[in-house]
Amino acid sequence: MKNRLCELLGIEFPVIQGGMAWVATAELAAAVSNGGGLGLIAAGGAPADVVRDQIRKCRELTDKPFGVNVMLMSPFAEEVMNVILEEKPAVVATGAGNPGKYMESLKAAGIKVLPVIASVAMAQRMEKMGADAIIAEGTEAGGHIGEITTMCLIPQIADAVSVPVVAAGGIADARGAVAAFALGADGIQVGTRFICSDECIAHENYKNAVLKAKDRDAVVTGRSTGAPVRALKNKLTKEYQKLEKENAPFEEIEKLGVGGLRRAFEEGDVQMGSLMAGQSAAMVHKIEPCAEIIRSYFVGIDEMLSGIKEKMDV
Ligand code: TUI
Repeated sequence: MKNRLCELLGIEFPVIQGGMAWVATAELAAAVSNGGGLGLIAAGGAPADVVRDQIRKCRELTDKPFGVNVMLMSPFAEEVMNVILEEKPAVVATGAGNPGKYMESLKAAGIKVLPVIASVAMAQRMEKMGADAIIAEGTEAGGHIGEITTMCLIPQIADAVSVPVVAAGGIADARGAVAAFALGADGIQVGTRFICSDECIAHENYKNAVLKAKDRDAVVTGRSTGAPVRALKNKLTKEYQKLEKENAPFEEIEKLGVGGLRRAFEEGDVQMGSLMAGQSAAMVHKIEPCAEIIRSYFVGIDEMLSGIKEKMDV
């Protein structure tokens, strides 16, 4: 498969791995890139030196293009961007904010910029500023989320911009990929399913929690504080929701979440850890190599399309 997103990024399959803080390490990014997709190292809340080491490690593990996802709410975002300008990974994806002030320098360094956004207005603004493609993330996704579903967001963004659009949020298998392309996307971003890959070094308890998840288990906390986050239901999300219901002070609510990702990822604390994952967790059934996961999104497409034609042939 070679479409305009593949051409832009120099990849074989139009699949980008989501930038999951703590989870998306150099090992995962390299495995995805080696499997023909675009792997991303998630800078998350990590200091710049850690990100530099990760970029160098990823270079040792793959000779394919890869990128870094920069979480713009991080206190280290600016210094991480400086490291990126020195190390020059092929791609920068950004999340949780407006990457406008970094756009010019990134592009001057020959780095492709793919902002993750959750609204039409932001997509248009990003295209005007020079984004090479737009990653449009629906509310089905894990982590920090917007309000609009992938189903409604993708066609609106595909109509509003001319650069390639990557659909994100809720895409767990080939059916989701076909739907995303039908809605106007040029590629897909996959996060949750890559947690359950052989190469992801997250704690096995975290992986097992994703495998066990059912349809209503990926819940949202933080709507009241203005930073909604989707994660698997556990003691932490219940306590969070209780404090929100009681209108507890902002600081008290926020304190609960501090260190939550590390507890989940490193310690495998499935009760008080933040098990960020999307609604697609309920559709992830096994742990397999990244290359297999990527391929699975493009298996059985012809049969699926004939099935659709049959159902629609009224
Ligand atoms: O960024 C994400 N997902 C994330 S970031 C993250 S780390 C975190 N941890 C705890 C609390 C909050 C964050 C975990 N998951 N996805 C991409 C994304 N970006 N979704 C929505 C947005 C977004 C939101 C606002 C993009 C731009 C934006 O612009 C605001 C503005 O107008 O400047």
